[in-house]
Amino acid sequence: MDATPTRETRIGVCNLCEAICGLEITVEGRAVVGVRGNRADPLSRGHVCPKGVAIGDVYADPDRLRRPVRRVGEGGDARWEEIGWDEAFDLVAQNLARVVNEHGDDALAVYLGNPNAHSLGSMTHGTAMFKSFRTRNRYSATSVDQLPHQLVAHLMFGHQLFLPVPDIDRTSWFLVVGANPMASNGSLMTVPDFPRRLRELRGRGGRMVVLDPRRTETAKVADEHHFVRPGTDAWVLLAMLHVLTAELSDELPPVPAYADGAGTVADLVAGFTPEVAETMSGMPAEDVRRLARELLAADGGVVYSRIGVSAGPWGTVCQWAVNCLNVLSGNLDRVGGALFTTPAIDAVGTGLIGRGHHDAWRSRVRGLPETGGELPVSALREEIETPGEGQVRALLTVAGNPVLSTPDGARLDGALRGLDFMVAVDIYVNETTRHADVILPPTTALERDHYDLVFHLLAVRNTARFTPAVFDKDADQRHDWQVFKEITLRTTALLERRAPLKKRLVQRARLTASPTLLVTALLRRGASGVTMAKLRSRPQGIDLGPLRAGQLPGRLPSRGRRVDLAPDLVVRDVARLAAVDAPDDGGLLLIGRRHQQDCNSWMHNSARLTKGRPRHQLLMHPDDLAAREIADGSRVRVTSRVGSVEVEVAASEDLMPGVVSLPHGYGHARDGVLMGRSREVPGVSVNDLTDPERLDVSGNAALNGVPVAVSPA
Ligand SMILES: Nc1nc2c(c(=O)[nH]1)N[C@H]1C(S)=C(S)[C@@H](COP(=O)(O)OP(=O)(O)OC[C@H]3O[C@@H](n4cnc5c(=O)[nH]c(N)nc54)[C@H](O)[C@@H]3O)O[C@H]1N2
Ligand SMILES: Nc1nc2c(c(=O)[nH]1)N[C@H]1C(S)=C(S)[C@@H](COP(=O)(O)OP(=O)(O)OC[C@H]3O[C@@H](n4cnc5c(=O)[nH]c(N)nc54)[C@H](O)[C@@H]3O)O[C@H]1N2
Ligand code: SF4
Ligand SMILES: [Mo]
Repeated sequence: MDATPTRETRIGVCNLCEAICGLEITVEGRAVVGVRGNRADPLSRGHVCPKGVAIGDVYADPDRLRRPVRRVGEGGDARWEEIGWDEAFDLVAQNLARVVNEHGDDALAVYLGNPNAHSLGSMTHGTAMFKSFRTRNRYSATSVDQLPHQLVAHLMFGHQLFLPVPDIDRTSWFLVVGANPMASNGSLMTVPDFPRRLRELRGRGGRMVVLDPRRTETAKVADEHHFVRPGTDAWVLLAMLHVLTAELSDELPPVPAYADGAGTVADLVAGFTPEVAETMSGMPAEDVRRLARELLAADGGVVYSRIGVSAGPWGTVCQWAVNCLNVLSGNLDRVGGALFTTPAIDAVGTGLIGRGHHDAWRSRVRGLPETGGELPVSALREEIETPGEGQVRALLTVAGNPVLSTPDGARLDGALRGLDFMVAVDIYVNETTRHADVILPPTTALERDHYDLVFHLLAVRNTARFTPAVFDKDADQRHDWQVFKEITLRTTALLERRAPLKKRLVQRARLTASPTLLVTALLRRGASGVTMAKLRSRPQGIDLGPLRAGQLPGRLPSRGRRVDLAPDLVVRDVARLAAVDAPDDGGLLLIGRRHQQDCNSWMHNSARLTKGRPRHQLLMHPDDLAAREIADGSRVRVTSRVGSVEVEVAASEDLMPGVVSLPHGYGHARDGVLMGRSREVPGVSVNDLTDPERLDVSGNAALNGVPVAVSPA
């Protein structure tokens, strides 16, 4: 028998971030020996980043779970015992059903982490599983991320995921507020190969302007960058609206006939002058004025904001202002402006994803409003700890790590110990899943078929792509959709209060068809002409052309096909904003940071992604260090209202004075335990400092702009 397996190249896809790059993966038997960007991919055009190159590390990682495990013991003494799938599913179903039967539907909480959006099986079968649980305690990473975008889209356009995307390939003026696509590769804007697209933009004579309290990788390649004091973008964006409506009103294009409330917008921003914006944000009034003028004059211009703003205290107002700027300057639904995609599977238009709602119910303890059926994850800890009817006693997490990713993670860590039962669907023992009684590990990206139901919806070009699994799964492994199916069917069968038979039969049918079969059927329902057969014959993807302009009002999902420029909730929050006092200088404000080689909290077991210079430090301006007599490189204590951490500090001229920055997703060793991983990575969790009481009106955590003190350790 030949000992060396043959080398083969297969087409794959990277699911690690929203850029969904097409890959060429060279394999030898069961080993990945090379990863390249696929040049034939019509969306990613050959792009790949260091994480994509490392995608095989997850597949090969000996620390990754491949079979269900049951925890024996607690904390540092915990041991993990492998058990069979059948036994594991029964254990999970019996315990989830027991808690629900004894304490009611709300006693079971669920938390969905970020990789769910990147798995086809989660989108098809995970959603069905969540619907089968009638709990109000549904949580996800959405409320530490893009909730304001979804709420504003729901209020203004009538659907939580009808999100306009910057037409970056044709724009001539691009304002980026609180995003760092050079590191993140874009978000709510699927934009593989941002560097090349930016070069092309500049080649056309276009300009990019960045507003960020840190001179980021993106700011450094921009035509213009302004520091903005964390948490004050709202004043800048409202001042730009003020300039358009009060100072340049004669030059504005007509308000689209399908949009209501332009007069209210003008009234709302009447007091928000560029001078007020300067006082609040530190950005010069004249620059605010000029940027508003440039947006209006651009032949296709667009304002784009992301997590620096949506995970801030005024995320909803900011995202509303961004949409209003694009509408009033004539750039919504225009080439080079903000456009809506026309994907082969239109999960929005077909109603596959619901329109959303807001404040249909509230959280039990703090009375926080739901959005789209989810409560803010900042409320999860108190819902577990506070006794009474509806107290959370069991938790199911899927692909998430809220101990590291949500505010006051340290206290959540403690609260999880008090649960009656916890189950995690995850491929690692992490800071959160270590509390689970059972972990069910599904297959990973390279072992499953993929069609992207989410990110084609948000991409800067219309394309469609189906990539079959690169590797077959082992006989004793399960895909995530199979795990969701078993949990749902076995748990619901044990419930005392069961859904009507007809509903259960529909549910069973939906869970039994594979995701690939569902995609095949959904493609047939669409009007794109793309079929599964065509996709299989072109695994690099099918190009459906640039984003289309002139689709409104026809495609508006709202009843009556109208845009509401002045939703009540926003009107009320702008009044709250107007009452805020000018900031008192002197304190420090903490912001987040992403690096190209990090992937939220979970790729730190890859040697190639963690070698080289450490990058976990607190970044701080040299003047702020000098004022506190702190030496560059020394250990400092960072303290916020909720907690304190000790970490190395690194001087950086790139930070706005008064601002410090820590990346999230670090701080793996807790209680001195390295979880299931063998690699030690230095750093602390920024979310041991962030505050669950600091929320945007949507309920999104205000993770950025946290007041902190820094002193020598
Ligand atoms: N301070 C601060 N906090 C933040 C942020 C910030 O900017 N600043 N960013 C926030 C944002 S935007 C997000 S999205 C969240 C992310 O926070 P979470 O979604 O809670 O956590 P992740 O770090 O993405 O953890 C993902 C987990 O999924 C597992 N996993 C990976 N692939 C799979 C898979 O295919 N199947 C299954 N079942 N599991 C898998 C990994 O092992 C890992 O444990 O963090 C948020 N937290
Ligand atoms: N390499 C890598 N890529 C990723 C991820 C990752 O972990 N690593 N995570 C993915 C996920 S889940 C998401 S949601 C996206 C997020 O994608 P981005 O939104 O691009 O994320 P960040 O790089 O955190 O950029 C946020 C920027 O906001 C700035 N900022 C902080 N506070 C403020 C403020 O008050 N005002 C302004 N104007 N700016 C502020 C920060 O300095 C930072 O530069 O990235 C995705 N891509
Ligand atoms: S940019 Fe994102 S999708 Fe592309 S290779 Fe890197 S991590 Fe993967
Ligand atoms: Mo995210």
